[in-house]
Amino acid sequence: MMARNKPDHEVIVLGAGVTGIYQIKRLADLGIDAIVLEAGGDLGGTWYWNRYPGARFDSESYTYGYSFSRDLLDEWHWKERFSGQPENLRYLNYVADKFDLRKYMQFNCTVEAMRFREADNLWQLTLGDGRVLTSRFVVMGLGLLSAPTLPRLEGMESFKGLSFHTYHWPQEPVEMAGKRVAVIGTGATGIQVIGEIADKVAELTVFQRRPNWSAPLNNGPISETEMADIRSRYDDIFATCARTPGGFEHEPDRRGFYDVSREERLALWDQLYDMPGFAIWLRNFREIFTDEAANAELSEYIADRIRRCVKDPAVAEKLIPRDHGFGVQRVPMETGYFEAYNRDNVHLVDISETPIERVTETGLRTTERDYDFDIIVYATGFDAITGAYDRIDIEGIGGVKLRDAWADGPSTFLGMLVHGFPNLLMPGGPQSGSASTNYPRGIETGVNWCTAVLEHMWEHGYVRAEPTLEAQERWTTHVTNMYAMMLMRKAKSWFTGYNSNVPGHEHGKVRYLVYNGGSPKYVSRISDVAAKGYEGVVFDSARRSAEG
Ligand code: NA7
Repeated sequence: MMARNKPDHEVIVLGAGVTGIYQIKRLADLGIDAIVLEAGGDLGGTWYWNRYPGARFDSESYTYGYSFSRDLLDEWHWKERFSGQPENLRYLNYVADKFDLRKYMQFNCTVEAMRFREADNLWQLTLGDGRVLTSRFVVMGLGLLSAPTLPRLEGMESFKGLSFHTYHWPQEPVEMAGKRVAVIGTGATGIQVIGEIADKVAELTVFQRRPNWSAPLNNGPISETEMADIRSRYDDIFATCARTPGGFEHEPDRRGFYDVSREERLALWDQLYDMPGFAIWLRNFREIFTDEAANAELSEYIADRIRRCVKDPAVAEKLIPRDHGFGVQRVPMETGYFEAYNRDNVHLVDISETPIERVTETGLRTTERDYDFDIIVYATGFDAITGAYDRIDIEGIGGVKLRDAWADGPSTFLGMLVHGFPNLLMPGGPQSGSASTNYPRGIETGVNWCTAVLEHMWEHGYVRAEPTLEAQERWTTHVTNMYAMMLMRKAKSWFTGYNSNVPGHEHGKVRYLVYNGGSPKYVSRISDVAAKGYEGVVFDSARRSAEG
C-alpha cells in the first residue's frame, strides 16, 4: 500500500553551481517547492572553489554565460575574452541576485546519504548537520570536476608550510612574493597556475609526471564597443554553439585531412594556433581525433611550437608528451606557460625519472634529493564526473548503492536517468552531452530536458520515473561504441576515468564517462525520446491525490 507521506520539498537540487542556479530558476518560475543544498559556503560551484591564481575560462566568456535571459545578456559586460575566476563568481552571484534565487539556497550543507524509499517513492536525504529531509525528486548539480584528489604520499601531514589542492585554494589571499613554491601536476590547472605565478614567486619548482599538450589561450580584453557587437550577435553565437560538436564557436574543418596538401594543413595550423581559445583543437580536421597518422602529424607541429618557446632544448623535450597525441586528452590552454621555463627561478623536475618519495617537514624528497618549500600546491586533478556521486552514499531500489552499480564505470539513460534509482535527475550526468561540451551550453539543454520530464509528470500526476534497464543498456552501449572510434580511449586522462590517486582507477581501464557524439546529435537523441513520450522511461501512474 502506498504510504501517504508528503515530502518536505517536491524537489531538492544538489549544488549551487552553474547547473543548480539554472535548475532552481526553472523550478522557481514554475512555482515548485524546491530548495538547493550546497556544500560550499556560498554559491558558484567550480567558480566558488577554484580560487587559484590563473583560474579562468577556456571557453569564450560570452559563450559560457547563460543564454536563457535576454535581459541578462544585455546587462552583463564580459571584460575579457576568457574571463577569470573572480569575475566568473561575480557573474553567478549577479544572476542569482537578479532572479532572487538565493532564498532557495542553503549553504554549508553536505549531503552524506540518500535513500530511495520505495514505499512512498520519496528520496530521504541525510545531511552532515544531522538533518533528514525528504523530496519527491533529487536533481544532481554536482559538477563534473568537484571531487578533488590528492596524491597518496607519505608525510603529507608533516609539512610545516602551506599546502593545498588547487580546488581548495584558500579564500584569503596567499602571499606568493618571495616564496619557494612547488607545483605538483601539469594538467589544465597546473598549467594555468604555473603561467600565472612564475614571475611572482622567488622560486618555482614544477614536479611533472607526464607532460601535457598545451596551446596558447590568446586572451584579451573585450571593450564596450566589442561587447555591444557581441550583444547584437548573441542569437547567431548561440546558434553556432548549438550546431558545433563542442558547443563552442569553433566549427571543425570539414575537409578531409588527406584531401588537402601538407602545405595547406600547416598553413591552417599556423592560423589556428594564433587564434583565441580551443581553435587549434576544435577547428581542426576531424581525423585528428580518430586517425593515428593525422594526429601524429599535428602533434609534431605542436611539438615544434613548444620547441620554439622553450630556450633549453633538453627542457623543451621534457615538456613534449610522448605517450599520447595532441587533443586526445583535454587540451590545457596556456598563458606564458612554456616561456615560464625560460626564467632562472623556474625549475622542472621530471618525476617519471626521479619520483617523489615523500613529503617532509620542509618540502619534498625525490629519489634524487630533498627540496625545501614554503608552499606546496597540489594541482593533481579530480575523480572526474562520477567522483562527486561516489562521495554520497546513494541507495536505490533493493538497497543497491550507486557507487557499487557504477564500480566499473557508469551506466545511464541519456546521461540523465539511472535504472534502479527512480526520480534522480542528472542534467549534466556521466554519459550526458554536458560532459564533453562547453558546459553551460550542455547543462542548459540538460536542465531543460529534466524540467520537461518533471512537468510531464506533474501534468499526469505521476510520482515515479525510472528508465528501463534495456534503454539504459542501449544508451551505454552507444556511448561505449563511440569511444571505440576515438584515439582518446588510449590516453590515460579524466576523459577515460584514469586517476592514479583513486583506488581502482589507476590502471587506465576505460570508464565510459562522456558522450562523444557531439552536441547536435545528443540534443537530437534526447529530443526524440521526449517527442515519443519519454520512450524508455517508465512512469508510475499512482496519482498524487491517492497520497492525501
Ligand atoms: P588533470 O588534467 O587530471 O591533471 C592532473 C595533473 O596532476 C596531471 O599532470 C597528473 O599527472 C598530475 N598528478 C596527479 N596525481 C599525481 C601524483 N600522485 N603525482 C604526481 N603527479 C600527479 O587535472 P586538472 O585539475 O589539471 O584539470 C582538470 C580539469 O579542470 C581540466 O581538464 C579542465 O576541464 C578544468 P599524469 O598526467 O596523471 O601523469
